[in-house]
Formats: sequence, C-alpha cells, structure tokens
Amino acid sequence: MGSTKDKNAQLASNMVEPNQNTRITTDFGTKQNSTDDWLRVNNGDQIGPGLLEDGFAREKIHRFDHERIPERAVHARGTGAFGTFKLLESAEDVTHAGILTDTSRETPLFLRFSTVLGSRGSADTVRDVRGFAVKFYTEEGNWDIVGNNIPVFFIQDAIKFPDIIHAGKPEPHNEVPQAQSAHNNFWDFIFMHSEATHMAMWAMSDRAIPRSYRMMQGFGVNTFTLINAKGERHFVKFHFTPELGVHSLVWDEALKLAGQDPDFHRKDLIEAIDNGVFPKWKFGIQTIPESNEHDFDFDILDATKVWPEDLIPVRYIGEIELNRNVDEFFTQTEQVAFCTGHIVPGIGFSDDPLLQGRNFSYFDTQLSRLGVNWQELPINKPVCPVMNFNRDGAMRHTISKGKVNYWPNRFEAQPPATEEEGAYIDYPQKVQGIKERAKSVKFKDHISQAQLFYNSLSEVEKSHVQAALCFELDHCDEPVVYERMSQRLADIDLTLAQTVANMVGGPVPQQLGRANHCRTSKGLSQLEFIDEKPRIDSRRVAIIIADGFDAFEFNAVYEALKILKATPIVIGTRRSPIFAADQNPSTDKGIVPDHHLEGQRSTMFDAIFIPGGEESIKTLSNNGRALHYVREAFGHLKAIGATGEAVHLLEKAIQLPGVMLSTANDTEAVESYGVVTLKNAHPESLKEIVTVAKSAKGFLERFVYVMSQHRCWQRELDGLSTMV
Ligand code: HDE
Repeated sequence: MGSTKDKNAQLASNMVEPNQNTRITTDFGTKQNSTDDWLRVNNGDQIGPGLLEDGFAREKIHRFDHERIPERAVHARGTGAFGTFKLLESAEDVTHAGILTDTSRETPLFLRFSTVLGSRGSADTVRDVRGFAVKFYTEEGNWDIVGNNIPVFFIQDAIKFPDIIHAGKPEPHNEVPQAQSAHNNFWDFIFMHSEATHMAMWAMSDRAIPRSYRMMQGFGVNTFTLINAKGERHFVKFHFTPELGVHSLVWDEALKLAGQDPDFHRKDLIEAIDNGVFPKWKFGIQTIPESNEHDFDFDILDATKVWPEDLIPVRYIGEIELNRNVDEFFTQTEQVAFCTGHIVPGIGFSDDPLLQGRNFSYFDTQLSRLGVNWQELPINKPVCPVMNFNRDGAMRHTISKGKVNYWPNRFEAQPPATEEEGAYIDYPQKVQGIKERAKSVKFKDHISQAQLFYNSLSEVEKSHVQAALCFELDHCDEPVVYERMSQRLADIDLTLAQTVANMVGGPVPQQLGRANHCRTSKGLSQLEFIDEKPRIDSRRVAIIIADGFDAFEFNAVYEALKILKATPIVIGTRRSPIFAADQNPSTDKGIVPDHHLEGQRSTMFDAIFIPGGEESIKTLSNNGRALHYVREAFGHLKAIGATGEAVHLLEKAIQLPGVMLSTANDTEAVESYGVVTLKNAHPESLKEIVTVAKSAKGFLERFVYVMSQHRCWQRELDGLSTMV
C-alpha cells in the first residue's frame, strides 16, 4: 500500500455520485417518491396541516439543521488539492525515513492552503499569513507538515498562542474587523511582544498578499529533527519553493479583489489544475548536525528566527505537484485534519517550545472540531494498515473482530513492532535541567533578524512594507497603539520609522533605537524568486474586444498565448457574440466573449491585450469601464499589449509623457514601462506569432517577457503608477 493509486482507490470506496440511474433514498436506504411536498392532510383545494409522521421530511430537515461543524479556530478559510511527492535525491545521510530515502516511491499527498484570521466565508486576498499544510500518506503512516508561507512565527512559546490569536481576531466588544490585522488589539499585542517584530515585518511585506497559492513558498517553520540509520540526529527545517516564482498582488488590487472576487485564490488553484498546469514546488531541507546546535548567535529552536540561507543552504531533494482537485469540499478540504505530532520513523521533534505546544494543540482541536474518530474519515485515513487497541467513541467505523482489546494478551495477538519491523524508535535524547518557566538567553534577541529581513528587501519591497504599516496603523484609533508602534520601528530602520510615524500621526523618531548591523541574507527578498526562464504558464490575460475588432491581431495573439500555456480570456463589451471588422453579423457567428467588462475586472488578470480595429477602438475609447480597465492595469503594474488602432486607446487612457507608444511608422514593437505596442500591425508583422510564439517584430516576445516578470516595478519606482 502507499501509491497515489491506492489512496485514490481508498477514497473512491467511500464515494457515491448521483446519476440518471440512481434514486433518492432515505439515509437508511428506502427509496423515496417525493421530496418536494411534506406529507399533509389536504381538503380539496384547501391546504391542510403537515404531519409529524413524515419521517422523510423530518430526516431531510434534521440533516440540514446539523450540516455545520465548528470552523477551525484559526485558518478557517482555506482550499485544498491532491498531489504527489517525488524524491529526487536520497537524504539517507541524515534520515532513514522511507519517504526521504527511497527515490522509487511516489507518495500521495493532500495540501490545504488557508488564511489565518478570517472566518470560513471571508475573502481570499486579505493581508494575512497563508497556511501551507501538507499531509503525506506515506507507507509508514501519515506525515503532516503543517506550515505557513512565512518562515517565522509571532511568538516563541506555544502558551502565547491564544493571546496572539485573540488579539488578531475581531475585537471582542463589536466583532470588528473581519480577517484583518489592521486594528488596535493586534498592534497593541505586537508592541507588547517585541519577539513578534520579525514576523510582523514579514506580515507587512508582499508575502502576506500572494498573487496565487501557487506562487508562494511553504515553510515548516518549526525545527524538527532527522535521524539516520546510524542513529545520528540532525536538526531540520523544511522548505517548499514554487516553480512559478514567488509573486504577490499589489495592495490596491488585493483590496479590490476582496470585494470583486472573494474566491480569487480558490478559483485560481482550481483553474490551473483543471487546465493541466499543475503547480509544483521543490522540496528542500536545511540541516544542522546535533553537535552544532549552539554554533549560532540565535537559538536554532526559536521559531521567530530563520536559519539564514548563506549560513545553512537549502538542499533541494524532492518535488511536490498538485494534480487533482477535490471531489467534494466538505468531506475532503473541510474534514482534513493536520497534526504536527504526525511524524514517521526517521523524523522527530525538537525542543522548539512552539512545536512542543503545537503537538498538543492540533490533536486536541480535532477532537472538538471533528470528534474522537476523526482519523477514520477517508481524507485522514493512512494508506498503511492501522491496528491497535484504541476502541469505541462516537461514530466509530472500524469493526475490530476477536476477543482481545488489550496488550499483552494470552493469544500474543498484535504485539508492538520491533525496529526491524519498522517501529518508530524514540531518539534517546539526554535531558537535564531546572524545571522553570523560562527560555534560554538567545531567545531574547528580538530585533536582529527583523533588521536582517528589512535590510534584505529591494527598494520596492521596502516601500510596500512602509505603505502596509501606514495602512494598518491608520486603522488603529487609540494613540497609545500607533504612537508606541511607530517608535518600535526605529529599532529596525530610521527611514521606515519616520515615514510611518509621519503618516499615521505618531511622534517622528529622530534616531535609530539600536544600531543597524547592516547584514542582509539570501532567500528573503521575493524578487530573488522571479522565474528563472521567462514563462507565462497559467497567467490570465484579458483580451478586450468590441464590434469591429481586428480578427487577425486577435487570433494571432490568442493562439500564441495558448501555445505558451497562458490563459487568454476574451472580455467583450457584452457576452453575446461580438463581430470582427471583416465579419457579417447576419451570416457570421462572431466570437462569444468569456465575460463582459463589468463582469470580470482588470484585477483578475495578469496582463491585458487589446487588438486594433477602427470601430472597436472607437467604441472602447468612449467606454469609461474600458478606459478604467487600462488605467487600473497600468496602476497595478501589469503588462499591457496593444496593436494597430488600439494604441490610440492607450494614448487616451494612460496619457503619461514618460510612456512611449508605437507610432504609425513603427514596424518594430515599442516597449516602455511594460507597455508593449505595435501600431503598424500589418498581418505580415504578426504572421509568425502562431507558429514560433515569438518574433512578430518583437511584439509578442516583449509582451511575454514583461508578463513573465510579473509586474513592471519601474512604473512604481518612477512614480507613474499612482498617476493614472
Ligand atoms: Fe497552527 N493551529 N498553531 N500554526 N496552524 C491550527 O489546528 C496552533 C502555528 C497552521 O489547513 C489549529 O486543525 C498553536 C504555526 C496551519 O487544517 C490549531 C500554535 C504554524 C493550520 C492550531 C500554532 C501554524 C493551523 C486550528 C502555536 C506554521 C491549518 C485548526 C504554538 C508553521 C491547518 C487546526 C489546516 C491550524 C494551533 C502556530 C500553521 C488550533 C497552539 C507556527 C497551516 O490546533
């Protein structure tokens, strides 16, 4: 047992699917003949009273009344998918875990992404940490990495978890705000806990507004251990790095999407998997031999610290891929239950004080969320045999036969396993010390790595952190909160503190709270993760048309985008057929757009393209929504492409002297600030697009390249993005 096929077969054994041959029954199997009318006593035309006797009706209503289970206390909003893990290089030097040593295996997995603070119905694109929880169904049992997209955490000790979560969730007196950290309690907590400063910087960075779940890193955050066949132990941190690069939304876009499409991230994941563009992550480990535990100026068991990659490089040994959407949300994504305590032989815990508490919490929370037999639910069930003397409890499914339910027993039935049989052997760790409520001295440095993170960001990223703090503290209306927090920022960076204090009305600090060590580290700025080779797989491109559009330009770009695995989506002035310049509405079918301009806004796309056509551009130039589309995409730093007459539309919409557009004499494409235009888009100049997906006098090549860079930061650096 253990392959993806086995897990799928196991899941399938619990599935039913309505079809034309199935019939509605009660929960107990009796076929029903009507589920539309409650059994009642009528009198001719006069409707009469309903009968309590109607067990069918009562069952239907009573099942509905009990449909809801408690949502997760944190990470309530999420979405998941199935996939596989492949090991590319054995890590047998550090572990004897089968999943990390046997390169012939393919291990099935389920991955659930989530936001932390919002309730189940909240929006996907809020500023928040994202959960990245992976359940590997290994041959030796389930192994869960319950991680986040940020490598550190707010607190060092699990006992503080209820405090940070209470402080971040809606305030108790009025249940405001929903899914936001922008309020007094949260920032009061952050100030009162300087250990949270590092994570707060990450949460204010673009990491907290990802473009897609598929474009985020995942981190195990806590320090675990690996044990090899020789019995040697290494400390380890787990990493997942996305193939598509690490990309974010811009804040204005995230805010708008929260209203325009609250399911944006959910739909993005489903769409990519449905289109066969399977998201992939490299799986990596950072390891430190046990004997080197104390070699660093931070405690390697402190979850508020990263292990800087210059000191401890990430060794990529495997790959995960998501390749199947769920069959049903509730029984799979909602009922999946992760536990940091679920590990397999060859993997162990460390004394990380956050991890130790988590190991208690996850199991406990599943008991109140799902009930005592939650491990029997299909999504949580291991693929290897489960045999023990745990018994009974509500909703027990397994029927354990035989006379014994204890060990040892007179039949010697079901003894514990030996090491050779694959038993989990606890690492014989020597422990000695004073029983006290305290942590080691190295846990006391709370600022160095906050500086390390901030120092490592690019100018653009730094300005986004500043803007995020200005936004968040503006939502705090108690001066003690924003004043003290503005001061704290001076411990990290003076310009940051001054900018924020000035904006939010705090006292402007005149000097650094502590000297800047000026160190930077690899792996912290997300600009390092721009895709190695220009690629636009799954990038959503809006192609905007009105009656009279140029069919050749439209087709050439549409087809080329398809070849390059992008997702072109046609946006028309209406969703009923739109006719090209050379089409006749009474005889031709025209093009049926996927959406109209009001239905899907520019926020939902990575790039826009507008083909020419005299009539079409005349219509669009007089359409406020179309002009706004272009301006908004420009403001959100997206790639914009226009051919032929469409260049006029850009002239009207953007109107910025710094942005050069192609002129009538240009036969080569012009690219300026991520706007790619080709005015003289004679069919000859676009001819090659479809086959070679480049060329077209450079138009498509430039357009694709700009798109592959995710956003045109230069627009923002030169102050153009806020001017349209
Ligand atoms: Fe969690 N966390 N957590 N957490 N966490 C939960 O378990 C908890 C922490 C994370 O998609 C809960 O099943 C404590 C760090 C994810 O189902 C709960 C502490 C990290 C998910 C819980 C932490 C996480 C949870 C609520 C401090 C990143 C969603 C529902 C010691 C490494 C899993 C549930 C899913 C969920 C407790 C801190 C990630 C209450 C006590 C650090 C991704 O048990």
